[in-house]
Amino acid sequence: MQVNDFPVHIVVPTYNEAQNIPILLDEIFGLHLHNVNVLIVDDNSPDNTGAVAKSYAESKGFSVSILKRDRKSGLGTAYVEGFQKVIAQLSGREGFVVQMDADLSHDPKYIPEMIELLHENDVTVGSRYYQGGGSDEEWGLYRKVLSEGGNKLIRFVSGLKVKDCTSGFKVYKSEVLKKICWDRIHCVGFAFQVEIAMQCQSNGFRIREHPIMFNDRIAGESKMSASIIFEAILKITLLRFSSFRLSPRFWSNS
Ligand SMILES: Nc1nc2c(ncn2[C@@H]2O[C@H](COP(=O)(O)OP(=O)(O)O)[C@@H](O)[C@H]2O)c(=O)[nH]1
Ligand SMILES: [Mg+2]
Repeated sequence: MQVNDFPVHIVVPTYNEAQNIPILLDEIFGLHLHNVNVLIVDDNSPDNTGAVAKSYAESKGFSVSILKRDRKSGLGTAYVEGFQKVIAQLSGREGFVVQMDADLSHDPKYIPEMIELLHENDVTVGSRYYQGGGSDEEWGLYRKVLSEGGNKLIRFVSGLKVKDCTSGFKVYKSEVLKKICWDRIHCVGFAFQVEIAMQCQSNGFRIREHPIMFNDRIAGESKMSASIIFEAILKITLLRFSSFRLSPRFWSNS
């Protein structure tokens, strides 16, 4: 698959990202990739992210569509709905599907290189922990330990081989997403990243990491905390080692 041969669909979940979204769209469309389409999954953001994105895209002639949901329902379900919409749009044709955050933590400049790697792989993971990757220097010790320690623990309990198993920056061949069993995705929040990676690995897809520098968000607020990481560890452990059927309520963390 050549970068220029197939459409590129970029799915971006948003909640209160009105300040970031115009910058992100400029950066994405500034890459001048062939046939790029952005799908923003917005949960009725109080700061009007959806409307801001729509009018900005129209003023610039960017190919952007908005999937508007009624209320904040979590990053995981935003991706599930976004991916399903893209797969339906492709209606059997091949394409590349990118997932990335709106807060400028994931630099779109990596997208072409990540797509190139799909010549011989099925999924590319933008990785902070692969040689050459990293995070903002300004991260405090607590945040570094939380992020790196959490990632290592989750990697251990999930059995994932990728070093950055919580990365939210990935590119998939569309055929990969067609094989994902959406009914088996339980995590509404951040642990969704681990769950989808686990399905990619267990389906035998070739997963390759590409080093990225992860930028801390400048505008808006992050929701990451020690309790969210420990909740993710607990859920992933149960997912891997238990055959219990847990009520959907148990999994909800948005
Ligand atoms: N649609 C939707 N997007 C969300 C939700 N929670 C977070 N996001 C988006 O998911 C991305 C990652 O969230 P962020 O708060 O930056 O998480 P962090 O980087 O892990 O702290 C950003 O683009 C957020 O706007 C949600 O409930 N619904
Ligand atoms: Mg973020």
